[in-house]
Amino acid sequence: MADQLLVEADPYTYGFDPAHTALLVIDMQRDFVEPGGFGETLGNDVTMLRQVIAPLREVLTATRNAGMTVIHTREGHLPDLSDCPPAKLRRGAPSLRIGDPGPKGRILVRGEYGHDIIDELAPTGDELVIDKPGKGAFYATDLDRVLRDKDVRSLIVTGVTTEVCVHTTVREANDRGYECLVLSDCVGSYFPEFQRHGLQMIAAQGGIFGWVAPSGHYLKALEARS
Ligand code: TIU
Repeated sequence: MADQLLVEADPYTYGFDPAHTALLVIDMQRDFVEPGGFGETLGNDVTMLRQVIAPLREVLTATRNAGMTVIHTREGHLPDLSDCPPAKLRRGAPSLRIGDPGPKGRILVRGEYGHDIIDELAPTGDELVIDKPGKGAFYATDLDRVLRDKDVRSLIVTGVTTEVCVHTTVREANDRGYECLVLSDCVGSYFPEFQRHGLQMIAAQGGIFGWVAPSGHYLKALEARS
């Protein structure tokens, strides 16, 4: 295929056609990467996730310059919490529960300051933002229909957290026939061991869920084309 770009990846070279590929930026919300949000209420050190911001900015810029589709997601719930399963609301012993007022607004509620995407990675132009009530970006959203309408078959996957929303989304995408490349320095976890093992699980067994590569390899493929 003439337009196939090649990325050196684990477990083997990943090929994608930019015209049929979307960059997915998963849940880069204040609620996960800034103090006072959902991630912190669960007991996590949110500074762990901030290292993905700089490489992800570069990837966003290069992807936009290549004219490719960019789609952002946000995890969160309606103000009346009617789309939040009671089991999710009750789970664990967070310092604040979903819907409680926090320093950046109600925790994980749509429309609140804390629920929105961080300024550094704010969507631009006509980039789609998919609001999702679950961890996976396909569950209870229009994402699959949107991708099929755009004839997208491959996904470059970034965002947080590696073993939760990124993994769930990659698994959902893989079962639907999409080929996923996860950029290892553009996904982040609160747990270094989950980051490592989460990435290994994607590429193991001949790429059971997809491919993994550092963002530099993806950027190199885009540069080679231009
Ligand atoms: N807690 C955690 O690691 N993640 C989430 O709850 N959501 C996402 O990963 N976005």
